[in-house]
Amino acid sequence: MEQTFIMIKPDGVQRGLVGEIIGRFEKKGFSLKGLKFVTVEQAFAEKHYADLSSKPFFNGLVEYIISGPVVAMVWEGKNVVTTGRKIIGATNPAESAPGTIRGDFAIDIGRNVIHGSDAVESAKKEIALWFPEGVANWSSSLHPWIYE
Ligand code: IDP
Ligand code: MG
Repeated sequence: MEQTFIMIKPDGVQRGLVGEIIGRFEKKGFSLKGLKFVTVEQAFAEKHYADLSSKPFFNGLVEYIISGPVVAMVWEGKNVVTTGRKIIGATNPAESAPGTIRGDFAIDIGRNVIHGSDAVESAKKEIALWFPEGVANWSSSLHPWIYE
């Protein structure tokens, strides 16, 4: 089954949105496979965002991500990468639809509350980076009530 990496960024933690965000993924029917509350170092944040290293906002982005603890998670389910991005909303909260996490809870692109992997391949890379120890191996007893 497909997995994605979801991270509640330091602003989401500071603003008390952890329960709300986890609830949205849970209520959708996705399964939580990994969860940890960590503050990452600069080199780690630079690695996570390596693809964006040439962008003018890169340094500010790294400073933002290391500015406080984040909630790192692995969620599993059918099409969870694409659907997870829909639940999160567009990168710029000014363009995120109401009902999405960024559309409901964010205003500025540089304080957009949450990260989600953008493809199955990047999800694999991000899960390996954030959860080198591996994730939980369990399956929900609700499975037949969520999937036909
Ligand atoms: P994504 O998080 O929706 O996948 P990316 O393009 O991968 O968006 O950018 C990663 C993060 O970098 C964004 O979530 C946002 O926090 C930040 N970011 C992207 N573009 C800008 C910008 O133009 N100014 C400031 N921060 C930006
Ligand atoms: Mg991205």
